[in-house]
Amino acid sequence: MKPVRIFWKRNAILFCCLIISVWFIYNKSYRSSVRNEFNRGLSNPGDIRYLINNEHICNDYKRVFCIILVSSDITHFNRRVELRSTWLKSNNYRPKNVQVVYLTGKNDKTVQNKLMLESQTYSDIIQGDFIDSYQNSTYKGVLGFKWVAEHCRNADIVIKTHDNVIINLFLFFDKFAMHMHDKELLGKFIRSNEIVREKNSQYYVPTRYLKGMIYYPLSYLSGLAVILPGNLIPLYFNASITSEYFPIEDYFLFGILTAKINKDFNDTGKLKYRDLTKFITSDERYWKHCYLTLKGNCNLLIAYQEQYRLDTESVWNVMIQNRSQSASGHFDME
Ligand SMILES: *[C@@H]1O[C@H](CO)[C@@H](O)[C@H](O)[C@H]1NC(C)=O
Ligand SMILES: *[C@@H]1O[C@H](CO)[C@@H](O)[C@H](O)[C@H]1NC(C)=O
Ligand SMILES: *[C@@H]1O[C@H](CO)[C@@H](O)[C@H](O)[C@H]1NC(C)=O
Ligand SMILES: CC(=O)N[C@H]1CO[C@H](CO)[C@@H](O)[C@@H]1O
Repeated sequence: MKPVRIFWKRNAILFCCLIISVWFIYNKSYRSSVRNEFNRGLSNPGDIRYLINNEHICNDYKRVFCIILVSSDITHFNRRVELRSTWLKSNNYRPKNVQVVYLTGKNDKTVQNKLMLESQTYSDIIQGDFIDSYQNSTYKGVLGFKWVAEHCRNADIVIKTHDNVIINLFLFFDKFAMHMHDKELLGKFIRSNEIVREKNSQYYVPTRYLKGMIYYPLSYLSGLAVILPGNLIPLYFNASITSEYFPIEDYFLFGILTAKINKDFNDTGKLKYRDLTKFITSDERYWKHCYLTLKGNCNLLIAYQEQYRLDTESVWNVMIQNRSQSASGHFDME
């Protein structure tokens, strides 16, 4: 009996050692992963991971004329349906190859399941691993640039916009696209805006950012719509990797990053902004009036809203009315 008891004793000790070491290893790796998560903590905008990635959107083609990145609130399911059937329907622009992706963050399980279904249906969702909130929109913007840098290098033109905007792409392709330069970004130019320090504003900037300043030190382009040559995207994404997070998306992307990129170039090589302000309106009635009276001669390019939901369908219908009458060839009514 004695040797058997010793056998059991030894094994029991070994077993205990095993349990303890497994616990130890598990605990250690768990803690370090939590710590990494915390350290990463999305302090660097370039660190964003994909939760949903439709990699093929541009890779299916040799060349993409225009990729449109639409920052969209994850819960705006109906809005995206409306956009897909109006100005963001790729077929409108054939034979030009125009592609669209919607950028979202994450939310709860129910919303996630709905989004996954949407992605399966339309294959146009790119989701980043961060909570979808207005304050996190900087991450959404960087997610879009990262995605283009990794999966859509073959796009000539990139348009970064959001889901409460409409752009007359017919007009843009006819009158603006051919005048674009390698080093020029188009959008609504903003110079020395006042920094908003009121906590309940959507533009709130905590005092630790731009400490003591009243005005933004850099000029930038409004995030409502920015149009840029595709070959600039890798520069922007690269610059974002080493930049500290700033809570206002458009100031981060087109103020901070542009300044960082421009440091590497002499005066002739610097990036420049072309101001589109006179072609942009936030007044739906003005837009409709212009298209109804001037028809094909209305030169409004962009309508947007910040306060309420844009009536995309009616704004679009008024805009295309004249196009379908004039049978201009690249618009088909369905
Ligand atoms: C932004 O996303 C990060 C990562 O998911 C999250 O920890 C943080 O709470 C979010 N911030 C806001 C204001 O939603
Ligand atoms: C990427 O960014 C780093 C740091 O800002 C810079 O030194 C480097 O030249 C950039 N590389 C490219 C290819 O732009
Ligand atoms: C600026 O840099 C470009 C190359 O990026 C060079 O060809 C040009 O001569 C430089 N111009 C001046 C004024 O230094
Ligand atoms: C530019 C353009 O297509 N203009 C047309 C708009 O529609 C009117 C008729 O309603 C035509 O006469 C214009 O030529």
